[in-house]
Amino acid sequence: MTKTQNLINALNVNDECLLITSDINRAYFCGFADTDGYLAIFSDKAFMLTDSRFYEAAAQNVTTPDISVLKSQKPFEQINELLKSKNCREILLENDNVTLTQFNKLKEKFPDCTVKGSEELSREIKLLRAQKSETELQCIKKAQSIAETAFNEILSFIKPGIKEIEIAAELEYIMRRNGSEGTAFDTIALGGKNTSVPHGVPGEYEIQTGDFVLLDYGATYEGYKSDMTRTVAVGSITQKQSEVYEIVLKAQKAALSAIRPGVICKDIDKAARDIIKENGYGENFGHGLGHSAGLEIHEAPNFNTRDETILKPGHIMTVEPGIYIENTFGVRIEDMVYITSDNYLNLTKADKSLIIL
Ligand SMILES: [Mn+2]
Repeated sequence: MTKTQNLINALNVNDECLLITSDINRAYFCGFADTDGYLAIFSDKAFMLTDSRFYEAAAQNVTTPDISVLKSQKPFEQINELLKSKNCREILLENDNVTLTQFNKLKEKFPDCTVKGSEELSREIKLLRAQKSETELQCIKKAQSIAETAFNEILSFIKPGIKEIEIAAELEYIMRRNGSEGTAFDTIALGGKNTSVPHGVPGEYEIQTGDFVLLDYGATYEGYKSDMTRTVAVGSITQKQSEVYEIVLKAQKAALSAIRPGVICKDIDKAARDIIKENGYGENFGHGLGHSAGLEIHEAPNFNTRDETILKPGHIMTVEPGIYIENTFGVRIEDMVYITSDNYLNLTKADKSLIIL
């Protein structure tokens, strides 16, 4: 079944039109990303309207049999014609993605229809997007392998005197050269005390002997994103740095060994959090254990203290515990896993034992 058919079935669509206006959801259903357009889904057929900047590429790349690509010139007139031909009187919009300005405009442009936001539409799309298809998995695997190539290459680049921004730039350059369409999110490359800020911004700081260097970054392939974090040491490290690293690693391994379909997301978070607490660092692990990713870097579900989603085959999750000691140092280790029918597949192959450069 195609992605649009899955949605039509999930929502039991008969006479309604599902009008997808968000770029990311349109990319999900069409398998092609544009930055301006509409996807009008009817029970028997869907129409992607995209303008001259994208039309030719879209016509070639949208190969889903139930989606027709139309060059949008006067999109509202074109959609109104479709609505009329399908005898459609109701348009459902993504509740989570439509601004009030868009909503008012769409109501005005489709005067013959009831136009309304649908919470259910947004929810069902999220659920569909959470369970990755084989093709989506392959794209994420490819993105991850590009990121790992960069990890292996960056190790010889990191040395005392190198700036954080130089490490970030080099990582991004290596990924781009190896086929990444762009970074998955703003690259985090931090050294020394700066590693205590989980999402710090790389700056002019020059790496010194004895520093931890924390790298959290990802590649993008066919729109799909990867995410990994490694913390490496430069020169020599203290006993305390080594102890904290081992606690984070132990917590990460505990979470991984609890992962399988049928388990509740918050229990995975707990498996890691308990280890960090037991070792006296509970206050130093402020964020959730992980998140899903795909076309966006943060997708549902989440590994945190609240999410009661049951893990299912097809979910992609990050597992990224950390310990951050203010104004001292921080450690985070992150892998990305794919939930299989009875277990999980770790998409991250890079070494996790402490690397001292
Ligand atoms: Mn992450």
